[in-house]
Amino acid sequence: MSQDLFQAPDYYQLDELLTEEHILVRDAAREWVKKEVSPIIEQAAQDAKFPTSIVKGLAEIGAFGPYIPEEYGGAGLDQISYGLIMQEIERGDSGVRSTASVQSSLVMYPIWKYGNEEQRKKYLPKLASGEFLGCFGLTEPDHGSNPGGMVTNIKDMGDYYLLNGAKMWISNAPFADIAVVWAKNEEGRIKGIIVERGMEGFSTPETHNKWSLRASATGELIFDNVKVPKENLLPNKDGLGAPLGCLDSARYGIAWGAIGSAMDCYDTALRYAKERIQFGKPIASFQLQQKKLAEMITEITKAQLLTWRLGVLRNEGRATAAQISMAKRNNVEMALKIAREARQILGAMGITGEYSIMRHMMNLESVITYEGTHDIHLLITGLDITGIPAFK
Ligand code: TGC
Ligand code: FAD
Repeated sequence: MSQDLFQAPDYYQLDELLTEEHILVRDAAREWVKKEVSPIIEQAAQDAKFPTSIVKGLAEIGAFGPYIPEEYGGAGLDQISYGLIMQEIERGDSGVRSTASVQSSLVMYPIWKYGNEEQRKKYLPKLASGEFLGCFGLTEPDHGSNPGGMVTNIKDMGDYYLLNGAKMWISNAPFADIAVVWAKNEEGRIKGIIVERGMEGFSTPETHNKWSLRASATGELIFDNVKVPKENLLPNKDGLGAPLGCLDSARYGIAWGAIGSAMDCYDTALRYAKERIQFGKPIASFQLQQKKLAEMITEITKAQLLTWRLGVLRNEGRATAAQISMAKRNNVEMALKIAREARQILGAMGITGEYSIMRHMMNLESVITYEGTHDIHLLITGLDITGIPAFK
C-alpha cells in the first residue's frame, strides 16, 4: 500500500466535544495504526492471514478491554474513549477491529459482567495483555439471526458439563485460547460457558475462501462430548438476554468503527480527486465528483454526531439497545455507500491494493451482516417505535 497520508475529517469541530483524555487516547491509537497496521495490512488481507504481530500493540493502546476496570488489567476508560479506539482501528481495517471487538465486548465483557471473581481474576488480565485471545460462539449453522433457536447443549454430569453442538462463523476461532460459548441446558435455558483450547473433543477448523475480512481469522467451534469443568459456567446471568447484552457493547463499538472506515475512504478519495487530472483539470473540479465528496462528508458528520451522543448516553447508563441498533445500522450502511462511491472516484486504481478502499468495501460486507444484520436492526427499530415484533 502507498504511504498512509490519512487526515481525519472533523467538519463540525467535534473535537471540541471531546475531553483531553479522549483526544490523547484517540491520537495514540491513530498513530499506532499509521505505524503498525497500515504498512502490513494490505499484505495480510491479500494472504488471508491474521497479522499476529499486532496483538501486543493492540493491548498497549488499550484496545483489549478499554472500559474494563484497571484492577482486571483493562484500561478503565469511558465509553467515548472505547468508541474512539474502535474508530481508529477500523480506519486501518475492520478485521483488526473485529479482533479487538470480540476480545473486549464478547469475551472480556461477559466474564466481567456474568462471571464470578475467580473467573475474572483467572482470565481478564491475560486477555487484556493479549497473552490469551478469545472468541464468542453464538451463531450456529441453522441459527444466525435467530440465536434463540440454538441446539448446542450442556448436560449436567455431576462433576462436569458435557457440551455438544457446533458454532459457525466465529471470529478468532482458529487461534483462540478460550471460547465463550452459549448453549442450552436440560431445561432449555441459555447459559454461557468458557471452553479452553485443548479440552478433548473441542476443535476449531478455519473457514477459508472469504472475500471479506481477510485479515481476520474465522472458523467453526465443534463440541463433541467436551467435558467442561463446572467452574467454567458463567453464573451471574442466563437466557438470551445474556449474549445479547454482550452484543450491545460490541455493536456500539462497531458504530464508531464504521466511521473510521468511512473517514479513510473519504480522505483517500478527496486526495486522489484533487491530484488526478482528466480533460486538463483535477477530477475534483467536476460537479459529479464534488457531489460524491460533499455527500460523503455530510454523512460522516451526521454519523459522528449520532455516535458521540450515543456515547454520552452510554456513559450515563441511559443508552437503549434500540438506540445502539440504529447507530450500528446507520453507520455501517453509510460507510459501505461511501466505500462504493469512493472506489468509483479512483477509477481503475480503486480496485487495487495500492489503496485501502476496496478492502474496506469488502470488509464492510461482513460488518453489515454480523452482530445483527441490517434487516434485523431495522426490525429492532420497528419494534421499538410500534411495540410490535415483526421477526416472527
Ligand atoms: P426476544 O424475545 O426479543 O428477547 C429475548 C431476551 O433477550 C432480551 N434482549 C436483549 N437484552 C439485551 N440486549 C439486547 N439487545 C436485547 N434484545 C433482547 C429480551 O429482553 C429478552 O429478555 P427476557 O429476560 O425477557 O428473556 O428475542 P428474539 O428471540 O425474539 O430475538 C430478537 C432478535 C432477533 C432481535 C435477536 O435475536 C437478535 O438480535 N438477533 C441477531 C443475532 C446477532 O446479532 N448475532 C450476532 C452473533 S455474534 C457476532 O456476529 C460477532 S461478530 C464479531 C466481530 O467479528 O466483530
Ligand atoms: P440469516 O439469519 O440466515 O439471514 C439471512 C438473511 O435473511 C439476512 O439478510 C437477514 O437479514 C434475513 N432475515 C433473517 N431473519 C429475518 C426476519 N425475521 N425478517 C426479515 N429478514 C430476516 N457469530 C458469532 O456468534 N460469533 C462471531 O464471532 C461471529 N463472527 C462473524 C464473522 C464474520 C466474518 C461473519 C460473516 C459472521 C460472523 N458471525 C459471528 C455470524 C453473524 O452474526 C451471522 O452471520 C448473522 O447474525 C446472520 O446470520 P446468518 O448468516 O445465519 O443469516
